[in-house]
Amino acid sequence: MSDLVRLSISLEGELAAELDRLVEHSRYENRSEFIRDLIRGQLVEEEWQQGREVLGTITLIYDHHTGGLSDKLNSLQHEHHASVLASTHVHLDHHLCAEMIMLRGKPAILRELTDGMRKLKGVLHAALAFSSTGKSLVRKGHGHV
Ligand code: NI
Repeated sequence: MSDLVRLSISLEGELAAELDRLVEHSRYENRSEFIRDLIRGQLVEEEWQQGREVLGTITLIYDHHTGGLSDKLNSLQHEHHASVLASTHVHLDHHLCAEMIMLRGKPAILRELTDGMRKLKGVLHAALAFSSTGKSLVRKGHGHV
């Protein structure tokens, strides 16, 4: 287990009360767990800002009856084959499809692919969720390293 460092922080009373409310709301066991994950969230944001290799997932909702759309989406994924790790297709109803596309690469390329899909006619929603390859994140509890 990595060495634990004990910190003492100073907060205004109202802010401390908000911290406790947030900890309770998000069902963390204690403030330390909550703050660890806040820091990891910032580290992920920093990876994206610095243009490092990251992980991301596009969630796509589209109408597959729109002419040529499925082919265009397929072509875009082939053009970015080096970044596409996996994808899952779900038929939501007669018209609508959902697709989740897991990506690894530079943030600019992941954004470019998302934007390329979003602007296609028939695409109702294209959202890119930001995550990390995990390399810069401190491992929780008993790590294997
Ligand atoms: Ni479908």
